[in-house]
Amino acid sequence: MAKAKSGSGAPTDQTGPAGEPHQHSAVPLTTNQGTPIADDQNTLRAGARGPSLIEDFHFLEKMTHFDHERIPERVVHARGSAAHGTFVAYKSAAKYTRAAFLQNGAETPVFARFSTVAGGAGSVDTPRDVRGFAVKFYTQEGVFDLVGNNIPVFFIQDAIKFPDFVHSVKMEPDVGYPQNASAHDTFWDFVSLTPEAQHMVMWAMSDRAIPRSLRMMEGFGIHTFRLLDAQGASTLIKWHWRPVLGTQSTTWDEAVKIAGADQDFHRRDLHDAIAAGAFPAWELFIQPIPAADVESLSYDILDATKLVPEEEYPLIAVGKMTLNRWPDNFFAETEQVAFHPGHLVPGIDVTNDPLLQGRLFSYTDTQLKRLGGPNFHELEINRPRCPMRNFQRDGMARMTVDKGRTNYEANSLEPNGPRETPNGYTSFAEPMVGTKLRQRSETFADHHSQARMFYRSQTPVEQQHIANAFTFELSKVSSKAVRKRQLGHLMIIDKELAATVADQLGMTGEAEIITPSREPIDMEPSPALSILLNAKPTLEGRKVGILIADGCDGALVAKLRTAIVKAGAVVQLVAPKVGGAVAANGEKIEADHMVSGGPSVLFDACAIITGDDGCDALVANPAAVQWAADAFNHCKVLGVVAAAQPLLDKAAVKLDDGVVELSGKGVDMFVATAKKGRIWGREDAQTPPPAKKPAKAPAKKSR
Ligand code: HDE
Repeated sequence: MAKAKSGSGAPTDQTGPAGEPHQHSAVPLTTNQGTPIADDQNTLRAGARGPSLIEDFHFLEKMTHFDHERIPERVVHARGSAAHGTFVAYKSAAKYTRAAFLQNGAETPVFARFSTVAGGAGSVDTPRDVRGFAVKFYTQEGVFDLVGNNIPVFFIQDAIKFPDFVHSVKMEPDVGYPQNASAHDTFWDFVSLTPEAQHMVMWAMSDRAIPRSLRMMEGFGIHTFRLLDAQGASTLIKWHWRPVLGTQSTTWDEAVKIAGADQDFHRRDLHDAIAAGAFPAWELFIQPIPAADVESLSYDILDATKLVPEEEYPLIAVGKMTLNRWPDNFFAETEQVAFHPGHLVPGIDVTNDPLLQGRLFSYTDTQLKRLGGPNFHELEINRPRCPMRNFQRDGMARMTVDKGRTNYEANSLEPNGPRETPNGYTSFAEPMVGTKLRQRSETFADHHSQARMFYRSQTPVEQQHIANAFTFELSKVSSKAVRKRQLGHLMIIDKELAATVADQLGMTGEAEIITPSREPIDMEPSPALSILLNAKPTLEGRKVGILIADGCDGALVAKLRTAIVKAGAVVQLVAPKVGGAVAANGEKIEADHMVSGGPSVLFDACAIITGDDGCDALVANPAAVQWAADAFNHCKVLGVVAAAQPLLDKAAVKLDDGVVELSGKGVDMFVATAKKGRIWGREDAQTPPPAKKPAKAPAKKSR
C-alpha cells in the first residue's frame, strides 16, 4: 500500500493493511490517566480477524466516557443559547439597594442564557413559545441570578400547578408529539380550564412569542422582588431588560419557514453578531412600586399573572449588559450553567409570590438531578468570582481540596477561618401572621382584565396577528369542546377578538358561556406593551439579502452593500448558484447562499439585482420566485431593478411604497424605507384587520 501524506503535514507511519497512516504531533495523545497511546485506530484483538479483548483498558475507558457524555436535559428551557458579557451599573442605585453591583459604574461579569421553553435541546429555534432570559451576575458579593422570561407574566399563580402546566404544553405523552408547540389539545385543554392562564395566553399568541432575534427581545423578572438599602429600608420592584436594538418579531409564516431553512436561526444570529463585534446589549431597569399603593391596585403584585403598567409606575434605568464573548465550550458552559432565583446578594430579596416561592425549591432540586450532586457550584461556569468559604464538605465530584481539620463552626482551632459578617445577607423583616391553609387570595381572582388591557394596547396589525394565532392554534385542537371553552374566554376578554377567531375557525356562535370568577374591568391601555408602537427606525443589527443573477450591475450591488453596511446591517448575497453570478462587466460576484439555501425569510429587507438573462433563469427557478413572493408577502421592503420585472410579475409582487427602484437615488431611498420596518398594509390584502382603535402613542417618560 502506498504511503499516504498527512493533510496536516505531520509525520506519518502505517497502521496495517486496512488502516490509514497514523498522524503524529509533539503533543502525545493519552488516556484519562495520562498513559501515552500508540494506536487509537484499532481495538486490541486476538488475531486480525478475531474477537476483541476485555483487557483493552484504552478502548474500555474511551467508550465508557462516551456512553456517559449526555446529562439529563432541562425539563423546561432545554433548548438554549448563551454568551458571556459585562454589566455596567449607571449611577448609584443606593437609594433603592445596597447591592454592590448596582453602584456607580461597577463592572460585573455576566453569563446570559436565552431559551425556548417546551422543546427538547435539539429542537428548532423559532417555534411559537415563551423565551427564557436568564442572567448570572458574578458580583463581588456572590452570584446573583435574574432568571426571567421575555414576557412579563406567567401562566399560573401557584407553583404547585407547574408540573401540570408543563405536562400540558409538552408533547402529548402517548404519541410523543408535537415537539415544541402549544397548538395541540392538552395545552388548550389545560389553559381553557385554568382562567388565570388567559392573560399569558394572550402574550403567547402575540408576536412576542416569535422573536426575530434573541438580541431583539425584552426580558422580565416577572415576580415582584424587594430591594433593601443600606439601612434595611425596602422597595418593591419589577425587573425589566430592554434591548438596545429595539424589540422585533418575525411573522408567523416566516417563523415556520425559518424553522426549515435554519434550525439554529437564533443561535447562529447571536453567535454571528458577537463574532462580528456587533455586541448585543440590553439596559436593565427597575420599576419601583410604592408599598403604600399596593393595597389600592386592582390586581395583586404577588400574582405573577399580572403586570404593573409602566405608564403608572415608570422604569428607572440602572445599568447596561453587553454580551461580547461566545462560550468556548457549549457543554461546559451553556449546558452546565445552573440558574436559581434564590441566588441572591445583599440588597435583593424575594417576596411572597407563591410562584416564586415554589421556584426557590425547584431550581436546586433540578440541578441535583441534572448535574449529579451538591457540588455544581464548583463548575467553572457556576463558580462565584469572589472569595467563597464555608464548612460544607465532600459530596459527589467534590473538586475543592479543603484543608485543615475545622469543618465546623463554632470552632476555636482556626480563629482566622470563615465567620459570619455584619455586612452579610439579611432578609427583610416582614411581619408574618397567618393560618396554615391551602387557599388562593381573593386578590388573585381577576383573570381577564389584564388580558383585555394587553389586547387593547396593541395596534390593529398586532391584534390581527393575535387573532390569527388563536385561529391557527385552535384549528389544531381536535376536541371541539376545548375550542368552544377557549372561545368562551375570548368572549370575556374582547368580543370582537372572539368574533374574529370564531369566524376564522368557522365556529361563529359556538363559544361556551363562561362566567368569570370576577367581572373584568376596563383598564387604560398600556402602549408600552405594543411592539410596533415602540419599534426603532433602524437597520442596525439587521440583515439584508440581495438576490443577484447573471448580467447584474456589479457597481450597483457594491453601492447597495456599502449603504446597508453603513446603516449597521449585515449583507448577504444570494444567487442561483453559490459560486456566484457573472455581472454585466464580466466580473464574477461570489454568493453567500444558493437561492434555495438562502430563502428571503432569513432577511429583514431584500433586494433583487439582475440582468435580463439572469432574470429569465430566476423566473424558471421556483426557489427564486418563492424568494421574491415571500419577501413581498412578509411585508419586507424590496429593492428592485427594471430587469427584475418578469420575476416580480411571476411572484405577484405589486408595486407599493415598499418596492423601491434602486437606480438613481434609489439606494438611499431603499435604506431609508427599510429602516422604517415592514409594509404592514400588504397584510390587508391577505386578511382584513378588525375595526379597532389604535392605541395611543407611547408615554415618552418611561421609555
Ligand atoms: Fe423556571 N425552571 N420554573 N421559570 N425557568 C427551570 O431549572 C420552575 C418560571 C426559567 O437557562 C428549571 O435549571 C418552576 C418562571 C428560565 O438554564 C426548573 C416554576 C420563569 C429557565 C424550573 C417556574 C421561569 C428555567 C429547569 C413555577 C420566569 C432556564 C432547568 C413555580 C420568571 C434557565 C433549570 C436556564 C428553568 C422550575 C416558572 C424562567 C425545573 C417550578 C415564572 C429562564 O427548575
